[in-house]
Amino acid sequence: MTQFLYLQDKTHECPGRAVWMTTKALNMDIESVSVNLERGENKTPEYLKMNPFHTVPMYNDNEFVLWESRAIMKYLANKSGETSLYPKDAKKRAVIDSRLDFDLGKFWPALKEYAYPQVLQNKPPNPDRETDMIDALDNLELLLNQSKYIAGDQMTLADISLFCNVSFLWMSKYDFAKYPKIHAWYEGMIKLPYYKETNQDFNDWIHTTH
Ligand SMILES: N[C@@H](CCC(=O)N[C@@H](CS)C(=O)NCC(=O)O)C(=O)O
Repeated sequence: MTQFLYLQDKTHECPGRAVWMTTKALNMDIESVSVNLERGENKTPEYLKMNPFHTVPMYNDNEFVLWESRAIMKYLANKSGETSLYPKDAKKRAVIDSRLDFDLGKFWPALKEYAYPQVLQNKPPNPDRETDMIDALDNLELLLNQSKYIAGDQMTLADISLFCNVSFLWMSKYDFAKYPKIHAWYEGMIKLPYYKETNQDFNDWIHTTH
């Protein structure tokens, strides 16, 4: 049985951390391979043969290869048989999918335009793109006004995926004073027993380089 999780080297950026946290939440022990993007390790012939889109994270389960973090997270939850993070009930699952689509279609693109490349290149977030970021954060605050977690009363894959994106802003010192619900939810998420193992490197890296 050979399973490998390909994660971005050292910094463990958002989607990779989300998949890694999911493996921990599911008690799955999967060997990880670190991929250094600066050295082009995601563009070697071997890597491109598995994933022609050259993205990380990527998961290889006995030659069954998947990329796109949310798809990997769902597959892992389905494979593990654990049902709280991604319940089988059609309505519960649909709500989680809706929140994950919000993350992929709105939150992550806003983050990517507002802060991602800038902060990674040691620059301040782009003020011209702040409106979209605020809109996405307002949406998230609204969801957390309705329930303790993003898709209801228990933690699901939607919390893990959005947490990793919110944490990018948090760790780059965004001011969350306007968002008391996000604040309380975030404080709860960092108490997860596997939080440090999966996030500390990124946290340290972003604080030492920025
Ligand atoms: N939507 C994808 C995003 C993956 C992605 O863009 N990853 C970046 C690192 S955070 C990457 O692989 N960049 C290198 C490249 O695209 O060549 C996911 O959630 O997995």
